[in-house]
Amino acid sequence: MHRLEATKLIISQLGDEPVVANLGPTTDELWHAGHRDRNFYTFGSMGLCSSNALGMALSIPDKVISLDGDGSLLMNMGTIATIGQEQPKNLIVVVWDNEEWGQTGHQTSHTGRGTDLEQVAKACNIPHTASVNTLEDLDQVFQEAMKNDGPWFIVAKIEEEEYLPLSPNEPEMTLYRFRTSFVGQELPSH
Ligand SMILES: Cc1ncc(C[n+]2csc(CCOP(=O)(O)OP(=O)(O)O)c2C)c(N)n1
Ligand SMILES: [Mg+2]
Repeated sequence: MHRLEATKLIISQLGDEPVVANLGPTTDELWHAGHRDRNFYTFGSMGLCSSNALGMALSIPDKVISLDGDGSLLMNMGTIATIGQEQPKNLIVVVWDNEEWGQTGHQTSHTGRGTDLEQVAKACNIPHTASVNTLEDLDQVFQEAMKNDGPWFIVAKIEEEEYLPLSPNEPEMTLYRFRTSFVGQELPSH
């Protein structure tokens, strides 16, 4: 399975739900797959994709989707433990697991040497987990995740293909556009 086709599949199942994308090709391919005001593209902030998504999920009632990367999540595995502690019912984490730090030169990551992030999520009390290798299996589990309470943690094994051109995203504009998309929406107070 390739990340671009898998990203398109996920976007096709969404309405206005926020999607937070890992830095690099995941962000670029989300933009190419279908730009939306509720796409939160990240830049430079390696390891913080699912942390950002967790914060959003705790702040709004809608489902929030994190499109993370194996290398980034490995660098900030504490996020998985915090998700397990907080148990946000509306959070879906998808890890694009290409078993490498792709963007910096395709160095093999721990998942290419046996580390199993789904097992880490299970050990952190995340109740709904899966590992998928095909688009069909991702389709099925993602539909289930959209219909049922989470938190969900889905490891999607992917194969790299040629990178697409960089997406024209400035962090300040992403923040402005994303925040503005919530103007007028009643959000629960904390
Ligand atoms: C704190 C920090 N360390 C290192 C980097 C350099 N860096 C940018 S992307 C990346 C690899 C990310 O790997 P992964 O999350 O698996 O995504 P992939 O590139 O494989 O899609 C690295 C090491 C960074 N941006 N920030
Ligand atoms: Mg990777």
